[in-house]
Amino acid sequence: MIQITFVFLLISFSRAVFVEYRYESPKSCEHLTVPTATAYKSLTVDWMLDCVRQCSHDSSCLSATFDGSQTCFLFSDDQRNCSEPKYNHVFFVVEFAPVAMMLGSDGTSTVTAPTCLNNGTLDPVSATCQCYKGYIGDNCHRIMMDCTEGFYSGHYNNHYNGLYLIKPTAASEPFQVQCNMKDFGGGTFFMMNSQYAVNPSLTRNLDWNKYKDGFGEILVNSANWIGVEKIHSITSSRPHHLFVEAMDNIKWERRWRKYEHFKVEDESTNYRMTYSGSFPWTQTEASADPGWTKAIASTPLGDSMIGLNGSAFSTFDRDNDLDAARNCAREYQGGWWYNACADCNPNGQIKTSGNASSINELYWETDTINSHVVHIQMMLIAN
Ligand SMILES: [Ca+2]
Repeated sequence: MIQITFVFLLISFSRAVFVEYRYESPKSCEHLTVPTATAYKSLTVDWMLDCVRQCSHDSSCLSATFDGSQTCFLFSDDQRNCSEPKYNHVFFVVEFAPVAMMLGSDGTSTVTAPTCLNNGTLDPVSATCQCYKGYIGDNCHRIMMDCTEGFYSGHYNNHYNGLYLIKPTAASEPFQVQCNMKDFGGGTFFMMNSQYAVNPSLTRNLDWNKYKDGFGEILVNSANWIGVEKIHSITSSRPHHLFVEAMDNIKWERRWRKYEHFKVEDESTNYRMTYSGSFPWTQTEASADPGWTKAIASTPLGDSMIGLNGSAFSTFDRDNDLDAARNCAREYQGGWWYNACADCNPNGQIKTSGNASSINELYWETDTINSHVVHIQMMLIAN
């Protein structure tokens, strides 16, 4: 028996329709009949495509055939899967996916559309998959390694900030982060400490394991710290720049600073942190970067990480700072890359009144000598 299978794609209406035509040799087709007894419905239609439409609009229909004389038979099972092929009719198999129509033409070519995995949907115009929640690729088959890859993958154009899965190559498992997919070039956020957060009083005077694994809820506009192990896996998978955004309660501007080639090594080094340089990041710089479309302050954030390049991470129970006489993390009441100790305390407590600055306060020294920092967040963007 000769059997040739042509597969066309009909992208149709509410569901994808895959058309399979089975041609068999004339001898095996001598006694062909349509299995009308097993059809749950028969309809009069004008032509083959109307039969496809009927099936695609009927949630009970899994396959259908058109007998060539205006009768369409609908089946609740896949009638192509007969062990002994008996029919020379065109059977349509309907699969669930929201799409619109495209028809293969000459019967000799095969039109294929991607199978969209992980809840991806087929775009009706381009016949490409739209992926969600961090999946990318032609079939939404893999998880992006960081938010920047997702941002430039084409799957998340103009998506809003939200939660996505990432799988840095250095990470053993995927994990959830907040990504900027809208206006900040695909940033992977790794911390927020802000009076504007939904949980501004989140306790941050925590031990090594908490800072290693993360704390706070990974939600949009939620105070959190994703964990220095995750920061290590992101920055060691490929080069990233660190962007720091801070606001104080005098200027009330969201000002930014960029630290190039920010990298955190593994736990055996106590998560040693390095960067290659610190630069202003103002509207001038942002305007030259097509990923940044949101207006930001024209005044840059100052550099308050001077002296911290090369520091190890410390918490109150793991003193890795460079001041033998002090425990910086215990004094500052938050984990950070301290030297002896630091001109910033991103994981300090938010204070909005009184004289700045008590040592355990959230601060960014260069800009807030006479004010209080009320908001800070940090994100990573791949080179
Ligand atoms: Ca010390």
